[in-house]
Amino acid sequence: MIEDERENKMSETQTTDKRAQAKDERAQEAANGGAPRDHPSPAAPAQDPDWEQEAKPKLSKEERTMGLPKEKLRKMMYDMLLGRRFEEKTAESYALGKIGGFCHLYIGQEAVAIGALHALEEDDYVMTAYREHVHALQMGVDPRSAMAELYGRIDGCSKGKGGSMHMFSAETNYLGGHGIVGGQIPLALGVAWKIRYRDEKQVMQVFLGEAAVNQGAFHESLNMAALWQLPLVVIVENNRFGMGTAWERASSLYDISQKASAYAMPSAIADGMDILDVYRVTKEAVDRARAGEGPTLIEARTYRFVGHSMSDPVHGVYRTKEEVEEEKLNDPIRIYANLLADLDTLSQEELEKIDAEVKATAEEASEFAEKSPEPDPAELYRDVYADEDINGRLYFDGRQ
Ligand SMILES: Cc1ncc(C[n+]2csc(CCOP(=O)(O)OP(=O)(O)O)c2C)c(N)n1
Ligand SMILES: [Mg+2]
Repeated sequence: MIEDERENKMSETQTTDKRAQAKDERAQEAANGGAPRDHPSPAAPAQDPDWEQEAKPKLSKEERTMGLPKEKLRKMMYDMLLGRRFEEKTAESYALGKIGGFCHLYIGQEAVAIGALHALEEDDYVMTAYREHVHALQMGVDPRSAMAELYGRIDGCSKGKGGSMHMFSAETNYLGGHGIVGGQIPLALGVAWKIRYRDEKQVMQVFLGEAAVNQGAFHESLNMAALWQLPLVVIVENNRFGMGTAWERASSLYDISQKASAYAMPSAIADGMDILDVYRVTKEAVDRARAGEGPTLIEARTYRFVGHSMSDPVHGVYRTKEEVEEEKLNDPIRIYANLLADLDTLSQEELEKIDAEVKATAEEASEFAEKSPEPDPAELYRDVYADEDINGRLYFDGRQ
């Protein structure tokens, strides 16, 4: 008995020692700029300086707009600004304690979702991860309904039960909002398969963060999508960090687009800070998918100007304040505003008018959310399963 106690005491001491050692190691790691002891960060550059020259064609300002109608070019600006102002309002409401739970902002990355989604047709399908507010708005979720969702209210697009990470809107073919890193990839594969199985003409576009691409589900899905030539467009939003882990510390291969070659799948790199480059690259992939020529992997190189989530600092120990400030010089909204001004497509005055309009929309959305009621507790049991058959059994495939 006494022996046992002594043994327990010893293992307790050992555990405490181990904890202290781990704490020391973590402190040292932080002092090393985040690199583990004896394993310094690989020398790989944060961004390959030559990639833009290799991947992005040199185009004149006129050529960059690809002959798109003025109205579409202006709408792209409107959509990016709406996303930005909506999220700034979200941050404000979060700070006031009106929004709870996890909340990840997309500020800095807007050109990726808006450029890519502009390449789709009305009835195409979209899925993404948890950094999703801008995708949901762009797919047609009403800003009031998106904000009510953030507030956890009944008028939210998921009746207040999904929150920031689980917006959903079957009417607009926006299939979420997924909190499990990489969870949406096999689901999107399933949707792409259903399009093919039913001989439909839509395209499935799925977004994911770069930290998801070394997961098994990503590779299994890419293999099957290529094998069956499914209408799937996979867009990796490479913002260079998975929470606080730099991409070059997490992946043996820096260039994500190369992963497609393992599946004989076409791939491309897009400048994720240039909305028209994202549009150009995505449109090619979407056209190919719709023509029955199979999937494409797109790597959009971007940067987030905010912390990983609302509860994280903007930079922390994994990147410097200076780096963030320098990246902000590449603000996709400013880059695009300058281009449109140079092409006489949108004047400063018109831009300010759009800005005032989207700010008012964001403001109105939060007023709406504030007034929307909390869901009734009975809501907890609704929408859990897909449907019941005539025998009262639950089934999941949506068919009678
Ligand atoms: C399967 C799984 N593992 C871990 C997490 C915790 N987690 C949440 S976000 C995140 C980082 C993901 O980074 P990335 O895919 O690059 O997307 P980003 O946040 O940069 O948009 C992790 C590891 C999770 N949600 N799911
Ligand atoms: Mg990332």
